[in-house]
Amino acid sequence: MPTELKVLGACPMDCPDGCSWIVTVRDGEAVGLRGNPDHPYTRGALCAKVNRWLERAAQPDRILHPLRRTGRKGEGRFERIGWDEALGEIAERLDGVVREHGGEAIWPYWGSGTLGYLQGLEGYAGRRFFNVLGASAHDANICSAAGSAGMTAAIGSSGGMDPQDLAHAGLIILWGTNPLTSGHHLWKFVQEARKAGARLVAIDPVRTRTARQADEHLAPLPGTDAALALALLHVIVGLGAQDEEYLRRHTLGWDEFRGRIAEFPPERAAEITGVPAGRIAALGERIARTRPTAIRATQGLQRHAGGGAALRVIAGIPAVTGDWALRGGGVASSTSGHVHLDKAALWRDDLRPGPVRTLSMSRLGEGLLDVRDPPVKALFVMAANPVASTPHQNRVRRGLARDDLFTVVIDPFPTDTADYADIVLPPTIQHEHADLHEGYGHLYLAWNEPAVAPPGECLPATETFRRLARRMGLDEPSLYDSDESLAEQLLASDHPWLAGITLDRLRAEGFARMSVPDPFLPYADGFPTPSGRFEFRSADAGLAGYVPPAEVADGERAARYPFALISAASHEFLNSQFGNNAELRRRSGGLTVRVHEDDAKARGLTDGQRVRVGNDRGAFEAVLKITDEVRPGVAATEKGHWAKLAGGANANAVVDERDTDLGGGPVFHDTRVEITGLPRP
Ligand SMILES: Nc1nc2c(c(=O)[nH]1)N[C@H]1C(S)=C(S)[C@@H](COP(=O)(O)OP(=O)(O)OC[C@H]3O[C@@H](n4cnc5c(=O)[nH]c(N)nc54)[C@H](O)[C@@H]3O)O[C@H]1N2
Ligand SMILES: Nc1nc2c(c(=O)[nH]1)N[C@H]1C(S)=C(S)[C@@H](COP(=O)(O)OP(=O)(O)OC[C@H]3O[C@@H](n4cnc5c(=O)[nH]c(N)nc54)[C@H](O)[C@@H]3O)O[C@H]1N2
Ligand code: SF4
Ligand SMILES: [Mo]
Repeated sequence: MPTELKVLGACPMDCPDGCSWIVTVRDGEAVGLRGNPDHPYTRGALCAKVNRWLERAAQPDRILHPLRRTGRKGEGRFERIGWDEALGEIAERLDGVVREHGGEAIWPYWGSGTLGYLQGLEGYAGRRFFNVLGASAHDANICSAAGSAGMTAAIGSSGGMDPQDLAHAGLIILWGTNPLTSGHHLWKFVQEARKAGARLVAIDPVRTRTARQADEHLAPLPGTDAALALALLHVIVGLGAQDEEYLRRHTLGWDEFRGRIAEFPPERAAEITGVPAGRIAALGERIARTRPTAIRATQGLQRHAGGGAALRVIAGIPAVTGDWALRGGGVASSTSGHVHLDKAALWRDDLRPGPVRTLSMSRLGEGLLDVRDPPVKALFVMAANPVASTPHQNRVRRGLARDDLFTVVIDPFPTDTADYADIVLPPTIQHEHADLHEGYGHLYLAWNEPAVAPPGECLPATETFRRLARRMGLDEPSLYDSDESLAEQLLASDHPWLAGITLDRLRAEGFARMSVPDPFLPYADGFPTPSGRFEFRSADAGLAGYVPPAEVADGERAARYPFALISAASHEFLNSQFGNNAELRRRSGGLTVRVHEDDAKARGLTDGQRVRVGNDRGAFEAVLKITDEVRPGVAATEKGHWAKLAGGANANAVVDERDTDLGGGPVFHDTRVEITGLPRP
């Protein structure tokens, strides 16, 4: 008789929804995967990408055993080797690098291929190992660093309101976020509020899938959101709708900030943002009249020179109206700030032999080409595909092509980045290993139980680093802790919101809501900032205000490259993941760039034509789509296409390695380009 099992797990994608899933296993093989109907946020559904998880896991291009490079770097030619040989070679090379250049010449480069606390980005499998070697620290700033820094300056952590509480709002503003593509489980809470009469407003330079569903859509020029927010506050204060009592009791720097608001009447903001003054006034009045207003602001609007400032000023809207104190009011950005697992116990940064330098994930090209004392000599790329995902693709390629660099890539697929590896190691993926998860769009934790045995010679990253440590003869006992023990150390935090959440319970139930108060009103009586108040002015970041986008504001560059290019989440891929799935590639329609009809006409370009999208950093090829979803001067493409499957380059060929105002984040959507026609092939 065939045996059939249901195994509880969690989606590991870098996606706010952190879904709970159920794997059906028949005779040791995973034959089905679906969303967990009992999870209040997942409610039974996965998404267009992850519905193809098992199909992708079994794709013929899956890497199932260690590989050693045989061709030139970047060519992607490899031979199969055994684990023993692979670990032996890595151990020898790392030993040599540490001896000659010191531990800091090693860069452990973790990406967001899995957010698992054990196998991936959140907890950094191998971090203890690299700490013992004294490797450089890695600042994983590529996603939310600017916004988190902006939110932290204002409210003391990324935290914010519980996105589920959008259901209790009278007005919902989806600001620089496209949830119907980038985290659709939020939508049921939006719809609940709408059924009870809430109005939905989208603020996005592009008329996205989400913006089309809104009652109202405002399309500011990219990177100008803080000016828009200040003008909305101008209207609110003009109507006397500020909550003086809340401002006096719970905020710092209000008088000064009020002066700043006065500098942004709607007419001025209209010039900066391209949104008509009348529409700014109307939205300001609506916020003034509606309590509470919930703002969902995620990553899109923070990928600009002033990304941190934007989140900071937007967080000021509910501080002025007092909505931070109400259920259904405030800003929902990333809930990570509410997760108090004991990361320090997992990471063990105390194992470092001394202080180490930090290298920026978003500046890999610079890290490999310009950093000295010591230069990076060994690069470990784990769950990351920086050639596809990181700014300034051509610089990244030049760095990875260095002959004196030893590169190890741990990835289940032969990515654009794996092509540059000296050694490729095959990891297990989610339904084949154990892991502990949060969701950065909700307040639940989850345990992912392995459902099937690893295919081929794949190993969990945790086990890979245990074996590598043994091979290098490292005697630090904590390098050999089991996955379960690591999870227990994380959960041993004494924070009250983790009370009652044990590994046994998570294992049995699959997920658990953190033990937060109900209703969840963390800002009713103050904020976890240094002053205990909402900080319009902070000691570190000064007074909140508008920081203009860098490339849009650069007159000379703007004249040379007339389009502001946005490369946001694609509906079919998850960052670069699924970019090698045939059906999802087909559905994506390939790499496209959308422009307004006026811009196409001015260049003699036609719909469906192949074009070159470029600037002085590089270029990529795309199919032109003419649409009124963008205004003249704005061009929209998508992240996630594999460069080697899209003619050799994707959107990151034109993006600069430049930091945001706060947090050192990347500026993906703060990029100018020119678009020219290509001859028909
Ligand atoms: N132009 C542009 N570029 C962007 C963005 C943008 O908006 N525009 N967004 C950025 C954002 S938000 C992010 S977060 C980054 C993400 O960029 P990356 O960190 O590169 O993330 P992914 O493409 O999701 O995954 C990286 C790799 O992890 C591998 N992987 C999957 N599961 C596992 C596993 O269990 N173990 C191991 N070892 N590997 C695994 C996948 O095969 C994939 O090759 O991209 C950024 N890049
Ligand atoms: N399907 C799918 N889902 C994903 C991902 C994916 O690649 N595919 N990626 C995941 C990851 S890693 C992340 S970080 C999140 C990201 O998801 P989101 O937070 O939604 O971020 P983006 O897709 O970068 O941008 C969202 C919207 O912001 C708009 N935008 C760009 N610049 C500006 C601006 O200056 N102002 C305003 N108001 N809007 C602007 C874009 O046009 C876009 O529609 O999604 C996650 N979910
Ligand atoms: S990618 Fe996001 S929406 Fe899709 S299954 Fe994973 S967590 Fe859920
Ligand atoms: Mo991200």
